Amino acid sequence: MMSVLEDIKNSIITYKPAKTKEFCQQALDEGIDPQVILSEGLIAGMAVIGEKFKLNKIYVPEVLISARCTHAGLDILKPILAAAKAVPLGKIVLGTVKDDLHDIGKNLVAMMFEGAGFEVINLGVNVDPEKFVEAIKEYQPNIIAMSSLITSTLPSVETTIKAIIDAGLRDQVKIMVGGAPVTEEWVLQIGGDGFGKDATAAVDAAKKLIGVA
Ligand code: B1M
Repeated sequence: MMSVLEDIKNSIITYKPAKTKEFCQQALDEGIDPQVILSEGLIAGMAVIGEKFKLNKIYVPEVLISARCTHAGLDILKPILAAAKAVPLGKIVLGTVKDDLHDIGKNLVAMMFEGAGFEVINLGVNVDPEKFVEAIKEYQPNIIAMSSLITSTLPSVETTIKAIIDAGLRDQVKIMVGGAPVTEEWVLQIGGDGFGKDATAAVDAAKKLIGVA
């Protein structure tokens, strides 16, 4: 008999958001740790989608429906994950940089951050440098996390770092960057502190930056 975690994974791979939601609730009812549901159900399903996508076996519409499945499941898990982490590990302000509308990878990273115990303020996509600056003032995060998913928006990362420096806030936050065209070498070169090649590596990097890894 298939486990409910396999059911969750399969609902994502077969593009059935209502089923993802139903199976996540079932997994919680069975007493499975929400962190396990997240990593072995939702993220495992998205990993298969990511792989198929890379191989051109599926295309954008399928990726978008899978992301909808993941969000449907996350709606069920979020309150439980939040309640379990009464004292968050740290606060992260996350956004996709200006002129970039890609958010699937950024939202996966947000999900992993939350699953690991961080409080996440997700600013969305196409985030102006000034909005990152305002968010530092408003939320006092430990980390500013930027996603840049196309090469043409790499300059927006630099502009955002410059805006943070110009606002006199650079010493208050660690800055991490990720996304398909981003490399660790480049992040350090432009004045960032950390990099993650994928959602799991992003969590490791964030923990390292705040000294809990
Ligand atoms: Co666009 N797109 N897209 N797109 N799109 C890519 C990225 C592209 C590679 C396709 C291609 O040409 N082969 C290409 C970029 C090429 C380049 O960089 N030079 C591209 C382009 C060119 C464009 C447009 C310009 C197309 C056009 O209009 N002519 C346009 C730009 C719009 C804009 O942003 N201004 C565009 C539009 C779109 C859609 C709107 C249709 C849609 C986005 C929908 C959405 O996100 N809501 C879309 C999509 C879906 C893609 C592809 C197909 C998939 C991206 C994705 O979600 N991947 C992509 C092709 C491809 O990847 N082969 C493509 C899955 C996701 C899980 O991976 O985003 O890499 P990824 O996230 C990873 C890591 O990067 C990392 O962890 C994530 C999880 O493992 N990561 C971090 C991400 N953020 C991180 C932050 C961290 C650490 C790690 O720390 C802070």
